[in-house]
Amino acid sequence: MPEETVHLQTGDALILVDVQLDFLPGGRLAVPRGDEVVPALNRYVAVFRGLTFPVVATRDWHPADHCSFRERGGPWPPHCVAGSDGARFAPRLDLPCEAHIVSKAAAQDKDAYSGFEGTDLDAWLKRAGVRRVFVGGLATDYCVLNTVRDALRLDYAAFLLADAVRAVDVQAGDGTRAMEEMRRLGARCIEFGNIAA
Ligand code: VGL
Ligand code: ZN
Repeated sequence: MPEETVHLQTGDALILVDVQLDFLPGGRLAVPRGDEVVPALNRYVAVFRGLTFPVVATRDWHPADHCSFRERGGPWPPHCVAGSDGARFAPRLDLPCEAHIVSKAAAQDKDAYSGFEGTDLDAWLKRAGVRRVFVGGLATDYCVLNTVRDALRLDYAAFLLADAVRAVDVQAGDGTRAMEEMRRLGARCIEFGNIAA
């Protein structure tokens, strides 16, 4: 982990990726220790909110017959069906009421792991003057990876919140490899202790 301090500045935004009940223990696509991101993210939320910097929460928001579900030939058990209990944000997540909510993968015939894919996220961030995004949530090897990848491609600086992500790890090591990939693409991996408000 870098020893350096990251000073938060105007143009910084926090992106909470898919902190939804179906991805937490007991959920339909439970990420191992996925619940641990909630208190970890709450610390970042408090800092960003204290500075009145934007907070965005993405959510997986699938139709009941989504193509990513096994019964449709996809890789996943049914999860995060729009409007269902499992699609709700974790109750203990301190989601500010002014947070911008981004629903993704809402079309039946297409999956979208990135919060930027088919959403207003880029336009919303650009309009808010955002230049750097701080990304945490679930899951490291899917939606976090793809959101960070798109952020970099769209010319944002990206900080991966290494203490506030967890991986599905379908194959052992997927999460670690995803972190390496994000770093290789130019994301900086930080922990809460690296942040200075
Ligand atoms: C995700 C698998 C399927 C994620 C979403 O949020 O990382 N993973 N759908
Ligand atoms: Zn999904």
